[in-house]
Amino acid sequence: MIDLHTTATANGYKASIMLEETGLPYRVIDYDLIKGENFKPEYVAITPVARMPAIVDHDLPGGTAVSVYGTAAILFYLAEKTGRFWPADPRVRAKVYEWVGVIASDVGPAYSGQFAFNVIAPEKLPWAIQFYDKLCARMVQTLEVQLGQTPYLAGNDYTIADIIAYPVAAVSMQRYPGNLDGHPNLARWAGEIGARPAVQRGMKVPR
Ligand SMILES: N[C@@H](CCC(=O)N[C@@H](CS)C(=O)NCC(=O)O)C(=O)O
Repeated sequence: MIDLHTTATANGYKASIMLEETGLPYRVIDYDLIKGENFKPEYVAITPVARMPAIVDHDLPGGTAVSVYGTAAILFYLAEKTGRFWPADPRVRAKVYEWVGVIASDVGPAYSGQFAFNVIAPEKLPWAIQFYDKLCARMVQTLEVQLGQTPYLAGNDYTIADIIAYPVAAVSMQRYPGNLDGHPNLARWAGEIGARPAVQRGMKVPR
């Protein structure tokens, strides 16, 4: 059994979609970030930065367990464990690494910054808002160009690169300027991924 420590955000959905897609049995532990539940000592003990999501895999040889924090690490771990959404060809796998990295370290932080300066900031700073809006528009365009060249982010097959990217398109990109309007390749891809039953189930976890 795998424990999924999560919350209802785009990052949380990336992990729950992967668990639904692989069919691995899991149970959900839902956290309220507003109440600071991610700082509970038992959660801090299994994550380096007290952020969501994380998994604990209890299903290891010898009855041992391991915890994994962060969306990219969780997806790599589950892909290796199951061999699913994880191409065998090293050339394609290199592209999976690349696109998972782009989403985790380029697209994700761009949208976090945009959220921080548009929503959380007590003082609206036009320069910072413009900076992040422009960066997000550039990220959307990057995905649009790639999805005009290949059906899925890393090539011809649905992989963990698409799983990590989908909640960004379905949640973060809907919230801000630079959404899917005027991006037909991205919209085609998002429509297809969003129609997968496992994705639909994962997008409802934890709520
Ligand atoms: N790089 C991390 C980002 C995780 C992250 O930003 N999690 C947010 C929720 S979406 C969080 O836990 N925020 C609470 C905090 O920072 O205290 C990942 O890809 O999983």
